[in-house]
Amino acid sequence: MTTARRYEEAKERYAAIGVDTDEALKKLSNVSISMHCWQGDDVKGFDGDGVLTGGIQATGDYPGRARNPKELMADIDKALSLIPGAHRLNLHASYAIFEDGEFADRDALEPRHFAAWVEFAKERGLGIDFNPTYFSHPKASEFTLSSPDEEIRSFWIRHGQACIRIAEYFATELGTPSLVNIWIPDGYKDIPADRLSPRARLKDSLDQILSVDYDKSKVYVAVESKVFGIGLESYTVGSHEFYMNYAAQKGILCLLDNGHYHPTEYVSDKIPSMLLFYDKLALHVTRPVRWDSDHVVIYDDELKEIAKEIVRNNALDRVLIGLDYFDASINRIAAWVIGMRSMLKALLYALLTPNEKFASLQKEGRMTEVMMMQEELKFYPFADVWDYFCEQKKVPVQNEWFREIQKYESEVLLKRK
Ligand code: RNT
Ligand code: ZN
Repeated sequence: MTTARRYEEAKERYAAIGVDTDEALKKLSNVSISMHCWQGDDVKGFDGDGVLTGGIQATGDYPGRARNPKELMADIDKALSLIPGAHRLNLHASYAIFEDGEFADRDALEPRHFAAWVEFAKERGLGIDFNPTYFSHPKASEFTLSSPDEEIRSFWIRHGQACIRIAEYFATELGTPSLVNIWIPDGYKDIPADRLSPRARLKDSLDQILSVDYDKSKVYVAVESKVFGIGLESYTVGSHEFYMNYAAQKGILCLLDNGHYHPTEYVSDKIPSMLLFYDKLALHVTRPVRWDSDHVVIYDDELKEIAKEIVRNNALDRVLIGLDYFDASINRIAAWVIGMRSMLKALLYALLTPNEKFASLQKEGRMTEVMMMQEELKFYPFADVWDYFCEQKKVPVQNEWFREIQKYESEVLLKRK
C-alpha cells in the first residue's frame, strides 16, 4: 500500500475521535527545532585544544568526527537532508571561525568570526541560536561568572556581552530572533563553606552582561540551571531556584534541560507551571541515563510527555525547543537524525491526540476513560501519518534514511583519518 493510501486510512481513524490529521501536519510543518552543532564533533569546537571540561563528557570514539568547519558544515547538511521540515542551528561560541592565522579570545569575539556560519545559514534558510562557552578554556579551570578572581570574572562577563552582540548580528542578518543561552559549570566537588557569595557574584555578573544595550525583540537571553556536574557533585552555583528567580525578576527566559534535575523529577511537569509565569520558555531536550549523560534523544515516554505539554497548552510558539546531547559512540550524523526525528514524532503524537476531549473528561472526573483512551491511542496508526509527513517533506521514509548514512560513512567519514 502506498504511503498516501495508508495516510488516508489513518486520517479516517483519527477523524472518528475528532482529530484532524491534515491540521496536525500543518502545525508540525511550522515547528523549528534548534539542532545543536556540538553533536558533530564531541563538543570540541574550533578555538582551543579540544579538551572538553566543565563536568560534562562525550564518551566513545566512533570514527568520522568533524575536525574543522568545512567537515562540520558538510555533516550538518547531510543530517538536515534527512530531517523533515525547516529548522535552526544552535552554535556555541567555541565554534568561531578564524581566518588564516587570526585568533580572538572568548572575550574579544566579534560578529565577523561567525560570518561563515551566517552565510551557511542564509543559503539554507536557517535561523541561528547561540551559547556563550564557559568551559574548555584555560580561564575556566575553576570558576567563571562566579569566580572570586575579579580578572577571571570580568573576562567571562565580557564574553557574555560579546555573545549578545553576536546573537544580535545573527538575528539581523537572518531575520529571526536568536536565543542566547547561558550555562556555566561553576560549582564545588565537596561541601562549600559559603553558598551565598558565589551566587551573589553570579547575579552581579549576569546583571553586567544584561546591561549591554540590545534589541529584546531580536535577542532572547536564557539561563540554564543544573543539579550537578562530574567533579562538581556537592554544589552548583547556577541552581534551578537561582535562575528561576533571576529570570522572573529580569524578564528573561529560563532554559530547562531535562538532564539537569533529580532523576525522579520531570521537566514535562514543569512546563505548564513555567507557561503560567513566563511569556516564553526554552528547552534543552536530552536523555539522561542514570545521570546527565546526554544520550541521544529517542521517542520515549518523557519525550512524549514534554511534547504533550507544549502542544496541548497551545505553546508551540512560546517554547523554544533545542536539542542537547553528544554521543561519540555511534555515527554522529545518525545521532542528529534520530534525535531530531524523535522530537518531531513526539510533537506529532501530541498533535494527534484529542487534547480538548481528554481535558473535559478529566474535568468531569472520568479518569478511567482518560486512561483507557490514552492507552488505545498508542495503537492508532500514528506511523502512517508520520511516514506521509516525511514523504511530503521529501525526506526518506522509515529506515530508508539510514542508507544515506551508510553511504556517507563509507564515502566521507571513514576517510577522515
Ligand atoms: C551542560 C549543559 C549545556 C551543554 C552545552 C554544550 O550540562 O547541558 O547546555 O550541554 O551547552
Ligand atoms: Zn543543556
